[in-house]
Amino acid sequence: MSWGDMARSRMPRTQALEVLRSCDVYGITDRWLSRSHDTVADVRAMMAAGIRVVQYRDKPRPNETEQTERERWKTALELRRITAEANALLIVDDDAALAVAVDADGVHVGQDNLPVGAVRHVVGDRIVGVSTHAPEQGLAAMADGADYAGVGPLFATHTKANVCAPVGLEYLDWVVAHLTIPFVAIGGVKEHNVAEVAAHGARCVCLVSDVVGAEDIPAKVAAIREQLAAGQR
Ligand code: 3NM
Repeated sequence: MSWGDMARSRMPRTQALEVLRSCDVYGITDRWLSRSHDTVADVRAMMAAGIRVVQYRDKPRPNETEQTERERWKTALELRRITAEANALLIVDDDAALAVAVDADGVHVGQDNLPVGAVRHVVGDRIVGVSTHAPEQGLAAMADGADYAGVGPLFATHTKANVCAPVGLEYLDWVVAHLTIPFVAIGGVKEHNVAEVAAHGARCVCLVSDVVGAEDIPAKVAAIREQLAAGQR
């Protein structure tokens, strides 16, 4: 893909927000937990499963060789190509510069990254998502103009290092009652508890290890969707 093609990859903001609002299963990459150990193959499978929002997340692991910025850029560029072809959103974790460099649709930040207002200076009108773990963080995300919030970790997870203790379904209940921006329920969510999470009002869930660790990603996503529907009944 040439730089010129890339500049047209991103969806117009109104359309991107529409996709975000209708997202049921939010995909996140993790090359350590991936069964295939191939982030690009996983995202292809997510696209085949009809996932419309994917976050490129590639955290270093202690005692493992870190990817260089150039390697991450190459992967992100390939993910940009695949997601654009499928009319899906590409969100880059943590790295606003990389998000802009590959013309991603958005960036996702945590509580220790740049605040939303500062991220906006870098990414403009791209989607900005924020991980939140407590009501005050949820309120701040909304007040700061975040486009969506991550809500978790609902249950125990080993996928994210240094994440706080599980916040449980209580924080989700609070979010359902108080947040007016879209949100993604995350953290220890598995096929077997999706229905419970959906019954508490979550419309969009993210299962990192359960999806990238699955033998058949489209089959796993279909099963998650069945559970979402069961919980929402
Ligand atoms: N963010 P799994 S929990 C990336 O609570 C991430 O903000 C979280 O992985 C948060 O589905 C998490 O394997 C990891 O538990 C979720």
